[in-house]
Amino acid sequence: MEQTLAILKPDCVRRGLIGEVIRRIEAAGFRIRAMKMVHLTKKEAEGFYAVHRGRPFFEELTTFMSSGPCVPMVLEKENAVADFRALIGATDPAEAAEGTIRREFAESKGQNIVHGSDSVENARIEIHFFFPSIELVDRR
Ligand code: RTP
Ligand code: MG
Repeated sequence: MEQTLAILKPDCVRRGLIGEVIRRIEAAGFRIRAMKMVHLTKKEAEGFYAVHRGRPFFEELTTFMSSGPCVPMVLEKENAVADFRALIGATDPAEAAEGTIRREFAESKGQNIVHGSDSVENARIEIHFFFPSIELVDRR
């Protein structure tokens, strides 16, 4: 079964939307296989988003992602990576489809509530960034 890494970003936590977003994730058929709350340092946020180093939004992005606690989780479902990207919608909530999580809750492109891995290979890397194997359910 395919897995993806989701993060409920600091704006989601700050605005009290953890429960509502998780409800939608579960209602869409994803099973949560690992979950925790962490407050990333700036350096850790830079490490997680290293592919974006050098982009104009890198500083804003990593400052935001280290501005408060976030909730990384491992989600499992058939076609989890693509289906989760569809559930959250486009990066910019103004361009996200009706009914998607970002369209419903995100206030801007920079503060867009949730992260989802963009490929199966990146999902594997991102899952191991946050979760040592002992924290993954059903790893046997
Ligand atoms: P994510 O990685 O967080 O799931 O978002 P994404 O794939 O939809 O977008 P990506 O291109 O990977 O960009 C990562 C995050 O950087 C912020 N961003 N801001 N101001 C801007 O033009 C801009 N562009 C990207 C967003 O918060 C985006 O989620
Ligand atoms: Mg991305």
